[in-house]
Amino acid sequence: MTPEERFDALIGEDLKIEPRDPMPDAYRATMIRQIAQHAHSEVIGMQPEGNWITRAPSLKRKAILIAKVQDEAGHGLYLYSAAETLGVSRAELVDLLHEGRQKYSSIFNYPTLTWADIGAIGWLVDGAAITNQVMLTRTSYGPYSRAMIRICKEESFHQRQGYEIMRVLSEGTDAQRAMAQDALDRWWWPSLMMFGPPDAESTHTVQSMAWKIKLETNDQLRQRFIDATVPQAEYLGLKVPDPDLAWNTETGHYDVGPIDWDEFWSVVKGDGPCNKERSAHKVGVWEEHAWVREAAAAHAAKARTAAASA
Ligand code: FAQ
Repeated sequence: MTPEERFDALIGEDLKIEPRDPMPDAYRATMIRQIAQHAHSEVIGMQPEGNWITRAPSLKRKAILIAKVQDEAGHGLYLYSAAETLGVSRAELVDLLHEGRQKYSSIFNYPTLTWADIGAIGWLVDGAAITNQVMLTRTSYGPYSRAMIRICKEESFHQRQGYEIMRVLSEGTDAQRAMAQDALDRWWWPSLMMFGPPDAESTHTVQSMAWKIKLETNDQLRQRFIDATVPQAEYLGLKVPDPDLAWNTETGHYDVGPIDWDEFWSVVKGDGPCNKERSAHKVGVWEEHAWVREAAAAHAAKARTAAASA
């Protein structure tokens, strides 16, 4: 069996591709691009929520938020490790992000203006992330699929804590309800954009589905998220900010109004409300804390020398 035949056989039989299996260069490049973008998203995604750690309204909320933000860092680390199995180092990937040559999710370029935004992020952003990542637990690359299983468990807690913040606010005073509605108004459309461009304009979907990296398309996952989330908004007594939203009895799905894809591409290309701020903060912190990495490397080198001479 040639390496190509072995790869095709593994994909054909729904078996996982493992790091030492033969794989086409383009499969490897696609996996590195997607896993790196995902890892960068988890790490940059700490910034909008980190902004509220000092202002969380109670000790309990603060402890939960710190735990959630730490989880995101952990997700980044699992994902960089999964990418490293493809022959690229974490340091290389971080450099590519810092040079603007790799992306992170569009969603993290929006500001967190009120406490309700922390609820909306957990409910909508983690909710959208889970919808996509439950599919990815079955993706064809073994290390990525296994990382997704653990990440999805943690994201479920994130989603519930966000929804619970929104529930408390929506059952609160008029001002709290207005704050919850305002957060839904601002985060709804960017959350739908997280799933990527419409299928007809998606560069990678056809090939990624042939390789079973993706098992569902951007539009299918977006629709699943909409169908699950609209009733949750209704339960909270909040209004989804879409005048065209309507249940379609024929398709058994919600119809939605047009998504502003010009806004999406402008955010992806660097012109969103917070792109510059997010990137500058990431690079600044990386440089400022270089001494931590240097100290850890020096300590590890010392320990190796001591072990060798013992
Ligand atoms: N933002 O051909 P497609 C989270 C780019 S984790 C920016 O459809 P693909 C946890 C795409 O790269 C959220 N760029 O691409 C959390 C491509 O660019 P290229 C992250 C986007 O890869 C919660 C071009 O558009 N999740 O939130 C976006 O087949 C709360 C054409 O697109 C993942 O990364 C976007 N939204 O499908 C953390 C999941 N969408 O290479 C903290 C893994 C598309 O042509 C707080 N990734 N692009 O220059 C995936 O499943 C896929 O990569 C998609 C995109 C579905 C995102």
